[in-house]
Amino acid sequence: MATIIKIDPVTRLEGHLKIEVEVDSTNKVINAHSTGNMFRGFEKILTGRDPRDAIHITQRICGLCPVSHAIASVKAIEDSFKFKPTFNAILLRNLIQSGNYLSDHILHFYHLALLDYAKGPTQSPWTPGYNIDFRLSDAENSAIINNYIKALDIRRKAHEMTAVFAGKIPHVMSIVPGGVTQKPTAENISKYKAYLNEVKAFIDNEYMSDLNLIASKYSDYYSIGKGSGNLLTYGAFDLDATGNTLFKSGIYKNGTYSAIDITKIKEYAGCSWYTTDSGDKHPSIGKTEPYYGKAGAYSWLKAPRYNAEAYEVGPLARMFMNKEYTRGISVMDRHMARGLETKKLAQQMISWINSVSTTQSVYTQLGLPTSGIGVGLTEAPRGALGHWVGFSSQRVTNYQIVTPTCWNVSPRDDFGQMGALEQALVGVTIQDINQPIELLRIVHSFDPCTGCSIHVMDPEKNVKAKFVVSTPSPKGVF
Ligand code: NFE
Ligand code: MG
Repeated sequence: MATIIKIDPVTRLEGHLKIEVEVDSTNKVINAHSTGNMFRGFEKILTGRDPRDAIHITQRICGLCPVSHAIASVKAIEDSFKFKPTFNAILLRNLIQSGNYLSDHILHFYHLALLDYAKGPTQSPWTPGYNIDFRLSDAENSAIINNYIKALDIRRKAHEMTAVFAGKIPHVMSIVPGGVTQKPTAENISKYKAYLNEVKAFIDNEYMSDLNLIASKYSDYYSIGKGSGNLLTYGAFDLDATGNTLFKSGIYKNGTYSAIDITKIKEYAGCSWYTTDSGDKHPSIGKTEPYYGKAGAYSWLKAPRYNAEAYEVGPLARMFMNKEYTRGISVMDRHMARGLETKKLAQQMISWINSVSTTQSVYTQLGLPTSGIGVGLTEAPRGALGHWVGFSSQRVTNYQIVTPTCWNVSPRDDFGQMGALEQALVGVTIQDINQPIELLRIVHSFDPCTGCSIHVMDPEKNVKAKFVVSTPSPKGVF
């Protein structure tokens, strides 16, 4: 009889995620399901509001990647009337978004992923935990845990750096259609630089050497957790006014790179708790109507697909598309690419902050047309992020958000194809099924964020939530 291993909730990630795998008699995973246990009602909240509210409301989806939601949202609105901010404004937006990346990637390595590889102190909140396959010497372990503590302080500084031009963080105030409302001055430029120098030194020294240590001790993880093998990016961070970007957009499939065609994106909902007509649609005409208890469904995440196939998004996809890291696709490749991307970005930020002008404008006063449609594409720390907006009478008629974690952690689509994480779990052999550390390492390598929501529910505990259609629990799905 097959053995089922269930981890619910998976901790050290944002949001509520359950994974359930089936192993054969050799403890090899032969089937996997990932479930987002939390309903995100943001798209419904936005309907009927001024489109500009979306810049602030969508940031509340998450405290980890709020800036990228602000950027995607403002770009969608500006796209609806083909407005481009001044390059000086774009530089400030880059500095706000990249500041958020640095704190987020450092958080992921030290505070979310590291305890899969290093032993934390033997007190709460580091215990209880799995006690298996820790390979660092005592001296190495103690040094890396010291950097875990130091990283808390560095993250705070990265946040303070971001707030220099953002007003505050998380949930920034200064990004508006037309540009940025925080004026660059000699004083705030030098403040930003001082923070950046300190955060960059930590990345170049501690983060890089700790990452290399983990990669060398766990080099077998370069051949574990491949997933779909397909990579997708929208590109982000304008480098000039002509549309060149620091992170390139594209598709990587079967060893071949090609341009992305966003008309080939569709979200499917066959295995998601949404109505049938919420699926099989391009996001520009998308629909997100909850239907909890739908037969065969097992997640609140929809399944975005490109050309009807599952793709992985994130730092590894970006470094591949830039051809700056192409060693492979695996657990450890994801960590390496995320670290190298952090280093690259911190270096680039020096050039951006040095290019900001204190005399050129960062804001153009704009009105909002009565009606329009727009798309805002960017790269959030976890990967490709898209917002699609439609409005009339200056009120949102449809707003659809497709997040990176939807790409990576999606359930099966209408064709029965697993999402990237589910595919990555299949094939791994577990040493000790009572301590399935291999599963955690695979899940954490994607840095999932299953999102923040006001409607929290656990289908197995029968907690009442709004929008719930009362039908039997979906236990039978597995
Ligand atoms: Ni909540 Fe996010 C990022 C976005 S995840 S962290 O990065 O958008 O899907
Ligand atoms: Mg959505």
